[in-house]
Amino acid sequence: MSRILTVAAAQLGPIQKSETREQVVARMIKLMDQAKAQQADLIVYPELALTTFFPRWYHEDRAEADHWFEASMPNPAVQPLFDLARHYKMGMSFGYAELTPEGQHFNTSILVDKSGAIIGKYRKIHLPGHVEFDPERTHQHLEKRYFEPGDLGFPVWRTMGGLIGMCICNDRRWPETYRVMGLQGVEMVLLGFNTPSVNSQRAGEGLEQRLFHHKLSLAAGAYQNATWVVAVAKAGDEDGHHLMGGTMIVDPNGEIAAVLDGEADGVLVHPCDLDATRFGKETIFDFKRHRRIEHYGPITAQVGVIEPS
Ligand code: CDT
Repeated sequence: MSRILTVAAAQLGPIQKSETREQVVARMIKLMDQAKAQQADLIVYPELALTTFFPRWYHEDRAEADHWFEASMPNPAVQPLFDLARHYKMGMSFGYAELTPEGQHFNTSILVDKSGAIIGKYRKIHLPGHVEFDPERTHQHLEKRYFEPGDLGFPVWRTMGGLIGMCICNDRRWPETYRVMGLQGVEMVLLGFNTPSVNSQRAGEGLEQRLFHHKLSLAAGAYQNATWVVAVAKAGDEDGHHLMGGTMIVDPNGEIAAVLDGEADGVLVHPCDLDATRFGKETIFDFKRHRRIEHYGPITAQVGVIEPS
């Protein structure tokens, strides 16, 4: 049997500080057209898809960053994207900075079904970086300053013929991310990212190693939970700050099924057989038969390392 969900990983090239939401949405629409021409059922855009990766910019007054946030979704700037997705009967996911009516700030992604309805929301849980300006770093990464940790857990939605979950960028480095979704039977994880191509605290860690860690994390999460992983970059040089590419689709064996070269806007379309997740889920990663939760207590009981005395 096969259950094909054709997915388009829609990489965005760099977005400069000066670019408007309307300009970015026009680029996203072009990618959606390309995805439609290749019969995609679902299009996935990156983390913080509507703006530059603004957490690299320090504002002493946090409120000065509020103009990067969306106070409603959809809003007039993104409505054309929603309209086209509904017209094409294409599912959609993208990331944005969310400002809630209560004044909370989250790094969010949404899942939109083929009717154009927002059916899922995920708020980034593993926020990387720091709160205060750090003069020791080659560049700032102020996600902990501008966002609160997500408060929605790692849900999975039954939609488009499968079980779909989301996570965002740094979340991909944490096995707990995938396992919590794996325990809900996830068959496809959608993941947008903005990853600087150098480590701000370790000059020697450049593009090659960053890409290696990226692939390692995706492969492990996919294999150990027998799920597809669709990883979508915002890439290239944003106002002098370089973000790596690495848009790829990883299969439930942990193998790279498709990869997009380069750092420009582009779509990577792949027919993903959701039934390819069955073998792993029913054999080596049949959680019900093989997990030993009596030994996993520290994973939820403690945060830091406690060394034996
Ligand atoms: N956007 C994001 O989460 N980026 C991080 C950079 C980590 S370095 C502070 C990532 O994991 O790729």
